[in-house]
Amino acid sequence: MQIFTINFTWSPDILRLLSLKFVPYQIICTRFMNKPLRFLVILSLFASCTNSSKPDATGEKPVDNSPPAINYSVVRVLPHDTTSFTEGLLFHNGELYESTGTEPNMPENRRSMFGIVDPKTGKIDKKAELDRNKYFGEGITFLKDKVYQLTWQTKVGFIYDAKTFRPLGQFPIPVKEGWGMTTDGAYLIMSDGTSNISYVDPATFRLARVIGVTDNNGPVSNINELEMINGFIYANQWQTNYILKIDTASGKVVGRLDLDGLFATERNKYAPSDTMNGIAYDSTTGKVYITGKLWPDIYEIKFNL
Ligand SMILES: [Ca+2]
Repeated sequence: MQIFTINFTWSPDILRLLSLKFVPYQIICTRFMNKPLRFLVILSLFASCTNSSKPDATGEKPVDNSPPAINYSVVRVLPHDTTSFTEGLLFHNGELYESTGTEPNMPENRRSMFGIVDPKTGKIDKKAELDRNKYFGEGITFLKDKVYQLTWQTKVGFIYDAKTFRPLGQFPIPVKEGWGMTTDGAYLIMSDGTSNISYVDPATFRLARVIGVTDNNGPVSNINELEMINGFIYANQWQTNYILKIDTASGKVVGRLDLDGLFATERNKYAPSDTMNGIAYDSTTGKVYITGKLWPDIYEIKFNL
């Protein structure tokens, strides 16, 4: 009996094994045991319930394959208009542009438009606006001498002159829905709410290429606002506070910023603050700005690009 006690006291693995294989036996027999043994059997049951980190078949701990965390720091905080339901954020010629979207059943002070954000007030100096009763404005991008603007579910996009913002026409959206947009200088690169990022030829509006975004758990859905930075696509994932760094060759998520902290700050400051959605990169200064729908702030953040 004494040898029995010593073995069980110092070997948690034996305790777990015993508890898994002989639980019914233990329950029946504990009433016949003396106190020290009864204590050890109960301890073994406890161990089986609490220690779930088992080694894998090779005897080693499972490897964590989730995307590597990218740490960031806040450099500066700028104001953002809390009526701006952000759908796109980008830099063009040193100015920060924002696009917004809304539909008839949303508050009347929200608009489907885009323009230049005043860094002192956060208000958008409007350059073009859609009829909010017909079109929910989404992402925009500048490509060559034009601006392209997506709409959410109406399958039509709008084209403007990049200098005068004069409307030039419409184009068909060849993906499921219009969500985020960026460019590599050749293609309109758009997300549609799935795990796909589509490269669209601006001459024909046909799909040239589709990237399926994946991480260690498979396809990554709800890819939203986009930004091309140094050959990688950075994307908001709708309803999360993640910014994903995506390899454009493989579609793999190769890094992830977790901005939970900033979202919590915005919610505390202004309760209606909605999901994070907006990444802008100023290639002339190397600065990155992020914001969210109805947030009171735009953040300049710094991380290893
Ligand atoms: Ca962007």
